[in-house]
Amino acid sequence: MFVEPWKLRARFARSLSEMYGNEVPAYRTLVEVSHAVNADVVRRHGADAERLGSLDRVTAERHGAIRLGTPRELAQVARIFGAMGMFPVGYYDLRDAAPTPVPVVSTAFRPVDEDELARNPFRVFTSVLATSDRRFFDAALQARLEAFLDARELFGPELLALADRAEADGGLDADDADRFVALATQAFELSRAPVDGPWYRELEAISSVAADIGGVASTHVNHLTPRVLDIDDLYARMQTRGIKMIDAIQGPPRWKGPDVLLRQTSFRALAEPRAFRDADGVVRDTALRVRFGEVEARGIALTRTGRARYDELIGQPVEVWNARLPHTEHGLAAADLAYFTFHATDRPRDEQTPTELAALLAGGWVTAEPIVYEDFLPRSAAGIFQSNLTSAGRHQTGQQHAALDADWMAGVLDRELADPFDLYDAQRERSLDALDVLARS
Ligand code: OOG
Ligand code: NI
Repeated sequence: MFVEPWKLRARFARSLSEMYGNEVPAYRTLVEVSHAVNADVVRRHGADAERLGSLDRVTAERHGAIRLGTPRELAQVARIFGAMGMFPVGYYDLRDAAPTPVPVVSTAFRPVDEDELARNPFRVFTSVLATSDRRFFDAALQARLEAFLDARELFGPELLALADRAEADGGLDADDADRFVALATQAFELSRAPVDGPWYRELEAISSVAADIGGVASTHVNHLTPRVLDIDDLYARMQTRGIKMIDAIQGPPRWKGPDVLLRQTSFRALAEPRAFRDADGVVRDTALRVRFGEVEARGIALTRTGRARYDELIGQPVEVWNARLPHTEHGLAAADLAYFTFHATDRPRDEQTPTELAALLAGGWVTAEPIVYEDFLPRSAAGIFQSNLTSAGRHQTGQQHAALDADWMAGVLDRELADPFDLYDAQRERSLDALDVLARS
């Protein structure tokens, strides 16, 4: 049997989830509570609850977060994700994040077309350490850091060869698929090898993210995030269970209108025992708090205009949201603030049938379906990173930025770096093209 990219993706997501559940038992609790919340929302709201994704999709849906050290590692992971039909979308720069800068730039690997997303929407927020950024690392430390990172191998030749073959052939046969999923999962397993204590601590003084990435010779899943239909309910239930959540839900408040973009929250990193080789050469167990649990609710994707409005509103009280945004899908669509796809209904048409979209919608000849936001938000991502840092670390202001912009990232990936807005625009356009009732200029 031939295993296509989407099946590799679904299998990898499941296998990673199993591994991570063994490593971080609180993740299993989170998944359980998420399922309970989702089932309740569907019970309370019926079919409406599934407007932004079927219960099946939402129940299986996860995003992962990984952190890499070098351009070489980033380019390699792009090949592994490419084999699973996941491509780099969006560019996020967290180095300027207030109040605590994080020394990484990031992208997300995800399926890009709607059929692929419907089959399995697994996505991975992927960060790479900004080793050349002088605000964090001076030239001498950069050189030592890069030497350390260049000497490690996260993804072996067998895994990469299987990845390249899967991408070229559009899948793998059964045995190779098993091997590929096993090797890919293993690459993100938490290593038990002793960590070089003094080296780790030196980096940790700058940023615990720098230490998590560059202080160890391997990588690991930082978190796996289930999706919930009611994040406020989930937040309350986790607290009732005695799990201390971060102070806030990142993203828009619970306002009058439908969920838009993304709301996320997390609970504090769990202390995990890791073996440290101290300066005296003795290996001791140390409790490290690096990984954490995160959960998210996804809403309707906003257009560029909608996003600009969102950026103005973020941090404002909920009354301001209610006043400045239309409360209904129709209102959001009419003001071109959010993305929808449009579909013909079976209402019979004749010569009198209008040809304008608004009239077609009003008369029931066409319906609008919301497009779910499939990406991330720089402010939430920074908030998630920051809420789990062990200290503010140390960085310099006024130093030269290393460029490390979206073009740099695309060059490293040697792939196109898709702009999320372009993908949503194209999806909307395809649906409009398919509407033969519509008069288009
Ligand atoms: C990634 C933090 C960002 C999200 O969902 O926005 C993130 C990390 O901690 O590596 O996961
Ligand atoms: Ni996340």
